[in-house]
Formats: sequence, C-alpha cells, structure tokens
Amino acid sequence: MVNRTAPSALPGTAPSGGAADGDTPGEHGRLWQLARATLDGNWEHDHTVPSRTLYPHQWSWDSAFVAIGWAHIRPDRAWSELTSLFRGQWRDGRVPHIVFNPVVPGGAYFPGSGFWATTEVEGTPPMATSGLVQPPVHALAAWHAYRRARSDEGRAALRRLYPGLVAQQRYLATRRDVGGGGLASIVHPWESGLDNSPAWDAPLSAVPAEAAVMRGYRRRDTVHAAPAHRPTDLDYARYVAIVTAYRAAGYRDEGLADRHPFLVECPLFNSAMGAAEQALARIAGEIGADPGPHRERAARITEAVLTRLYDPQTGTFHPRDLNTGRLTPARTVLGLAPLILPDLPARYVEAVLVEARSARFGLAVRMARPLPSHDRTAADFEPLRYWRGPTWMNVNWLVRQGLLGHGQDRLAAGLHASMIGLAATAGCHEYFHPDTGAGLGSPAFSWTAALLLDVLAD
Ligand code: 2M8
Repeated sequence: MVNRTAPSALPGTAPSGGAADGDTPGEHGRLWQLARATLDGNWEHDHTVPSRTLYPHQWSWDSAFVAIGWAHIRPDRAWSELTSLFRGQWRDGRVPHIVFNPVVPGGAYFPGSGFWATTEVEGTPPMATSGLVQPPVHALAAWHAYRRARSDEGRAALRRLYPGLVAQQRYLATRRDVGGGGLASIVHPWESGLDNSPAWDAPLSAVPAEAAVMRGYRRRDTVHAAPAHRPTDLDYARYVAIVTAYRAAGYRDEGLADRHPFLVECPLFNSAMGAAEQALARIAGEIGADPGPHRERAARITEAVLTRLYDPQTGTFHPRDLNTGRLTPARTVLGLAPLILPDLPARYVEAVLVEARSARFGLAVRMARPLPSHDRTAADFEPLRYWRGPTWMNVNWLVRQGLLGHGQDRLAAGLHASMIGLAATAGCHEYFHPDTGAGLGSPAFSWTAALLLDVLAD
C-alpha cells in the first residue's frame, strides 16, 4: 500500500493544488501528464534511457533522479531503475556511469561498449559497462523515492539496495581518495556529470589530445545535437585520451596520483558523497541497521569539503586539481553544491547564499529562470553550449533540496516556481537557455520529467 507524502495527488494522477504564481491547477495537470508520458516513452524493460536519441543506454546519476520521479507514479519502476543499475556494480564497489543495453546497435552511442572493453577486466559484471562513475546521488534518491512512496515493498527495496550503496561509498572513500584528504577524486570530466563545465578547462588543458585525434573515431552526439551546443572536437579528443589512459591501466586506481592526466576533487561530487552518508543513516534507521557510522562519515566529508574546497578569497567552493594542487578558478554552479550537506555550518551556508544571489547566478524569491550552470557574468559564459551556461533541472533540484534543508524556504519557493515555469514554457528538454528558457538538447529528457513530477508534487 502506497502512502504518499504529497497529498495533492494520488499515484498516477495529476496534482490539483500548490500552483506557483501564474500557474493554474489545470496547467499543473498538463505538465504532470507531459512528464509522465516522457518517462513512459523512455522506459526500457527495467530502466529508463535518458533520451531515446542521444543516450540510448542506462546512465548512473540519471537513473537516480529518474527513480525519484517514478516513485510518484510507478514505485515499482523506481526500485527496478535502481536495482538494474546496481546489477552493473563492479566487485570493487564502483557503480559504472553507463550500463550498456546489449540490444542497442554498437554505433548508436560513442564511446560504446567495445571502446570501454570492461568485460575483459577482472571484477566486472557480466554485462558491458563503462569504467567511470558519476556523482553518488543514489542513496539520496533511494531515500527520496521511499519518502514519496512509503510501503513495505519500498522498505524491502531499501534493504536490498543498502549493501550496494554502502559498497559504492566505500569505493569512493578509499580507492578514490587519491589526495589523501578524505575526499574522492574524479578521474574524468564525465564523472562530474557536468562534463563540459568551464571548471574543467584548466585541468583539461594539461591533457595531451594529439594521440586521440590521430587515432580517429566518430562522434555520435553531434549527429543528434547541434555541434555548437556540444563540447568541441578538442575537448572530445581529451575525453577520449583520458579514458584511454585509465583503460590501459585496467581501470585500476592504485597509483593514479603518479600517472593519471586528470585528477580533481569536485565540490558537487563530494557533497553528494556526504549527503549520501546522511541518506544512508536514514535508510539504516528504517531497515534496522546502525546509522552511527554513516553520520560519522558524513561529518568527516563535510569537514574535508570545507578545508579542501572552500576559497576564502572568492567566498565560494571550487574544484581542486590534484595535478597542480590548486583550486580551479572558474565560478560555476558546482560552487553552490555544498548546500546539499545538511551539516554545512551556518557561515558557509551564508557564503553560498551570497554567491547564489549575486548577479552570477541570480537566485531570488522571485526569479525569471532557474540557476544557470555557469557564472552569467563570466567572459566564457555560453548560453547554448551544454554545461557552460544553460539551465539544468537536476542541479536546480539539488540546490532546492539544500535550500529547504537549511531553512531557506522563500528562496526554495522562488526556485520551485521558476523550475515549473521553465517546463511550462519549454517542456521536458535536456537543458534550457538560461535567459529565454528555450528548450535545448534532447526534447524528451528523463531527469527533467522525473524531477518535474517531484516539484509538481510539492
Ligand atoms: C551527458 O554525458 C554523456 C557522457 O556521460 C555525454 O555527453 O555523452 C551529461 O549531461 C551527463 O551528466 C549525463 O548523465 C549524460 C546522460 O544524460 O549525458
């Protein structure tokens, strides 16, 4: 029996209340149906593809966000989504950023399963996967999904998922603590989820790309999306070069510090890791496990985020490039992510709010558009190119959770209204023009739809 926490809607029906300024209940109903149809259209027997055209396999953090949406209309699919992703978990605990669907033709996505060649690596699951990870938002998602659809089935699913979620955290906290300071390093921009962010320009510029360019490969993303909206060929060559280096080392993490061309501690990734321990503490409490160790780990991660990623000069958080030891200079939306840490001390909350409310990001009680992915005032702000300016629902959803967690209800309401307004104008696109709100990228994108359901239900 499903016991929803959002009383305005029954499972599978549109919510009838809680309209944001200028919206009507009827408009909410229309959006609810659109979001539902988008998720239905992208459902693939036990998981949801992010997009039928651009991303025809299962992506890791996409599945986490998508599970939150399914919890509102098909809780069974929410649990199936997370379960199928964790079937791809490696023996060392890493949850791969892509689990490949074997029936999708090899050429449909680059780099495909043949490029990753993970099935030849020891400790990998029987199905083909990538060898990278993505931000660990899965425990948070599992907790939210459960909160939205509390039931015996949900509790049983939490119990099944818990060991995999714990192993995922252990992998990140141990093998990926390359800097030795209590944070996980990402070894590729793709691991950040904000692949093309200006945050990676400095560390990427040190990656030699010539070999990858000469070897030759065919991009598939620019077949489905305008090249001007996607990463440049040079960036892609570097992406390929970094994977090639990691693959050549058998995706092993020992010795990364001495050989790997891209090693960065990212504020969003590590804040997700801290928030995951907090979520695991709640899950543990629900299934009769011990929440104590999760709370202790969460506190240590928060402390490490503060000491390693906060820059008192800029008053915000930045990624740390381990190959140079320096914080990267760009002020991107990644700097706001520590807000999702429930135990972020008040003075850092205040600093993040100053940054978020500045002209760079424009957070306000009444805001025209949700947050952009990059500083609007920066010379390299690009409103059309993905992750270099456009607005994304998932990052806004995370920041909104952070605002709610720190009692910033009025700002959270501003973000909420602007997120719904964006979907009302442009539908469930992958991302949006930060000024006009026009839809960009894939037109039927799963996490946009899923998180739209979640905000509509509030
Ligand atoms: C984008 O990343 C993939 C590589 O993983 C790509 O560009 O081909 C990013 O937006 C990422 O965050 C997302 O998970 C993925 C699928 O939606 O697409």
